[in-house]
Amino acid sequence: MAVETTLILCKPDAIERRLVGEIVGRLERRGYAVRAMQMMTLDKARAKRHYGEHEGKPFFDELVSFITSGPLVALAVEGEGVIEGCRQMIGATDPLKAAPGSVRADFAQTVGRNLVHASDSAESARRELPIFFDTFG
Ligand code: DAT
Ligand code: MG
Repeated sequence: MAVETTLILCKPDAIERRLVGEIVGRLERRGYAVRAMQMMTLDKARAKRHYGEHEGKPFFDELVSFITSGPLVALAVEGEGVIEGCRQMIGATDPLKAAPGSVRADFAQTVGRNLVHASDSAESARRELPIFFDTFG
């Protein structure tokens, strides 16, 4: 398995609920390395670019509105198989379907407030990382 880098976002609900340390701590305890980390508030243009694949879906406007509603913490996280590993650790999009022990199952109730984003493939990670970090452009 190759060493990869993925984009993780602790979304505004994670900041609001003081869960950033919990989320980042889980990734670090797995052995993944934080290579970049920044708190920022997205403007609508950057939010739409990040979630471009969902444009036109019924939840898109609400999604953009939520992700721009307050500061988030963006991280570039590195490790062997980290893309799939982080998807497992955050759990399914709907917290009700997320595996027990995953972040979303442990801390979230609804799809619209599911605390964390993780790139879903190597292609997505390549596309998403430069939206947040110049060094990955
Ligand atoms: P994920 O965040 O697990 O990659 P996704 O890429 O399918 O999920 O969707 C991005 C975000 O959009 C998701 O974290 C929450 C929101 N979302 C997805 N499906 C939704 C739905 N059916 N209703 C409301 N929000 C939804
Ligand atoms: Mg996704």
